[in-house]
Amino acid sequence: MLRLLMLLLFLNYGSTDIYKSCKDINFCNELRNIEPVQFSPQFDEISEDNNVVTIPLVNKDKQELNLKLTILENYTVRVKVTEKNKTRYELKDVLFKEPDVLEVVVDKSNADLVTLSPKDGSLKVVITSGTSFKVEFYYEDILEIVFVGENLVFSQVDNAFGFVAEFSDIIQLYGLHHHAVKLELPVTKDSSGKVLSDPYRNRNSDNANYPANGLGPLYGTVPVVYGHSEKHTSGIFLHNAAEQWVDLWYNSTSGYVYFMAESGTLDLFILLGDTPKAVVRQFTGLTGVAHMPQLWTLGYHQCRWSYFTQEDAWNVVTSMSRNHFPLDAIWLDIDYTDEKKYFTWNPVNYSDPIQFQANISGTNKKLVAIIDPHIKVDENYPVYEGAKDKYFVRWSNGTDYVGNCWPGESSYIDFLNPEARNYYSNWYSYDKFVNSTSTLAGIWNDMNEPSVFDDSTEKSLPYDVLHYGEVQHRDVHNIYGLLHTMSTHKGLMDRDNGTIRPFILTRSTFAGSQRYAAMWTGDNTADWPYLQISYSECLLSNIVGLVFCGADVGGFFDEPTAELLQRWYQAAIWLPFFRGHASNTVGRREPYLFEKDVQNVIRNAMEVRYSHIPMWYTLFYEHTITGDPVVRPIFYEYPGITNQDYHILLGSSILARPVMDKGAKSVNVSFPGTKDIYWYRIDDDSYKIFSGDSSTIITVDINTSPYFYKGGSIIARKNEKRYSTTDMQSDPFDLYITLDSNGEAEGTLYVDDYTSFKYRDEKLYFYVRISYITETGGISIEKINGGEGDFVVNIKQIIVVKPSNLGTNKYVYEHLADGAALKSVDLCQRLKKNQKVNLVF
Ligand code: MIG
Repeated sequence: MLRLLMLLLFLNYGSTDIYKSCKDINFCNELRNIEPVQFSPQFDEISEDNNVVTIPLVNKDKQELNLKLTILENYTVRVKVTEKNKTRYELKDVLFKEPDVLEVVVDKSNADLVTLSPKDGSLKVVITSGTSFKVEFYYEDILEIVFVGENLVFSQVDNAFGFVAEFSDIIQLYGLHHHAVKLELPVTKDSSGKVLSDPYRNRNSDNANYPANGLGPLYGTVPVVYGHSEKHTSGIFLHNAAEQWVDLWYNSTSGYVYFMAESGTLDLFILLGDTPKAVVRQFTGLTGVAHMPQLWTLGYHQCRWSYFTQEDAWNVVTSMSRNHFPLDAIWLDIDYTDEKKYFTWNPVNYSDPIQFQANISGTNKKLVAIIDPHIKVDENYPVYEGAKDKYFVRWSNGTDYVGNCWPGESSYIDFLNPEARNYYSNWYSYDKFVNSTSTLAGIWNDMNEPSVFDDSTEKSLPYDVLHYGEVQHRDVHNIYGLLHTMSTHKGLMDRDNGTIRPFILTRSTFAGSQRYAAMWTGDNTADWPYLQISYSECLLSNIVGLVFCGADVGGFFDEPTAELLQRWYQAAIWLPFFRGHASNTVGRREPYLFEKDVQNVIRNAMEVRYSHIPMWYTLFYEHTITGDPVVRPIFYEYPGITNQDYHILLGSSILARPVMDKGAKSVNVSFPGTKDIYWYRIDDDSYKIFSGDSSTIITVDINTSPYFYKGGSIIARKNEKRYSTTDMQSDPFDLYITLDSNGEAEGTLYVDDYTSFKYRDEKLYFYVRISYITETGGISIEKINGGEGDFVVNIKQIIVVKPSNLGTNKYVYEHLADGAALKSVDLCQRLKKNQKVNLVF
């Protein structure tokens, strides 16, 4: 019986066709086909209060709305549309902070237009009158976005609303995480309005086994869309956590977005850019940035559903080292628990968790364990007992909602309730999560869409169950996962008295999730299209703030061929989160289980990853101060570039173009930038130069995974081979200096204690600029920021690569390793005394 139940559960779990299409969902069907009843603005009733300008809108059906416009700092405008006689759920917990409001200047001198601008005139909002009313948004004098009044709809049968935004003069649309699509978002309608597919669906869903290249719902939602061209870039962010469907299309000059939302508030942020970098920074200015990750989280993670016994898990750890693979963390999936009761250990299979963790710690590695938000209904389970009738999502009659999930009957923590948040976060403390130690250094929050095994509700909570404050689930569905990770984050912070940076991996995300967690792309499949799409999924997540992204290496479902697995490792080293994982239904695939030559390819890829750890760490720091993505699509640095699939930029100075096609004998690499930009090939040690604005075909075999350093960069690496990032901490740096066409180069480097918040609270870090000194062939190191703390920072060698003859592919490769004197130079000590240190080799 139990077996049958498990089998049924599993079949259910693997299905993908339970998700409805637009025509089967009332509000989507209604809004997609509606003829809007035109609103017109009532300019004679315009009012202003605290720099919020309100313009009443009415239509012939006597619908009365208020259009509210607020000019914010940082080229951002907030647009709210409210109803006269109705209040709606106002979203909380998503914005990092309420943005500063600028003083508004209202110009009503023209009877047909109202113009708003900040005092400095840096942007302009123009509202036109009449039934074809619109709101135009200008960056300086460039028209970026139009809120098309003609398409504004507030349903007269339910709470749904829809609106169209036009991006003026653009060629591509990006954003709208999470969908498994190519980087340039595919359209859902053609330019004549003909429907090509269902709209994108933003409804956080446990869509296991999802198709590559589909617009269906996935685990997360970030409702921001960017319109982009070489000339300018701008964005819109719908601050709303209800289910949404989104149509995208172009005409000859503009791109269009039609947002249809089931409920909640029409609360829109207009981000006027007007470059990709500016607009992403505006968005992360609103929704926040990730804090520094602990160093170990940037290494390789080994996971499987499940390592059923502690002996098995420990054997994986030791086998990795025995076979010379680096590893930073071993992961425990749901079966380490006692009957899927989170915060417990299986008494038989994980009978000595303390010893198990001590062993892991002894190898300088960490443990990560899964904790899901569903709670087993069991009177003898204290987590359930303490929450019953208080902290769970409930029906309108007050009884706890009970659904089916891994433990069987389960209830779901109501994270809208502040007391429930605290209750839940307390379970992470060392005394309540019995037998947890600091080696359990990260938490994996899965199933937090939230997932319920019920096809009739499309595998989640019914929309009419209630949260704290009588809020219907439909209004907050898409932030359930965000709130889950927020509570976990608080738990991990409190557990270590706020000193250690929490590491959480989440499956479900919303705008702002980066403040609490890393994310992965869920249950993908061991097939080539999924390897390819992992790049666009993570590049799209990176430009919407979710920087710490990865995909299950090898694919979760099905069996990768040895070729696919090798290619997957080669590609995955360039994504921020790097974890091998597989379903319990497929064979074991830890790297040491393969033939020696396969192992070699995987090991080499991992070594490339580990040697670049200082670069990853520095980029994460830069993200914390700028909001910039860690990995970037090419257009981010080179606006207007198209056809960028398969290419990835790590920061701005490393370009990787791994092999992602079956049986590939060659790859076509596109080099961005103008002709005078150099890209030096690194992976084959040739240092061969390629110019920007060109492409080349590179012959590959299974060992080849091309990557390039940009001319003008200095990249700090650590080349010593180690078994974990912890083992690397005090290793010296190797600096790779690739000169630009002027013979110059510079780079940045960030170091701190790699674990604590002292970098944030006590300035215990060094953030330095390293410049090449052409005259001496040495370097100068200058403090940009920070400057406290005692960290051992030595430089072992510098490798200078330069073109010997401009315009040719020649280079000179100077490998200066005799810096014996340097080995004893602790840079931090010297930089504490001086702003700048010059080193001659
Ligand atoms: O419904 O915990 O995406 O990574 O191994 C399956 C078991 C539940 C889904 C996750 C997957 C994980 C699995 N989980």
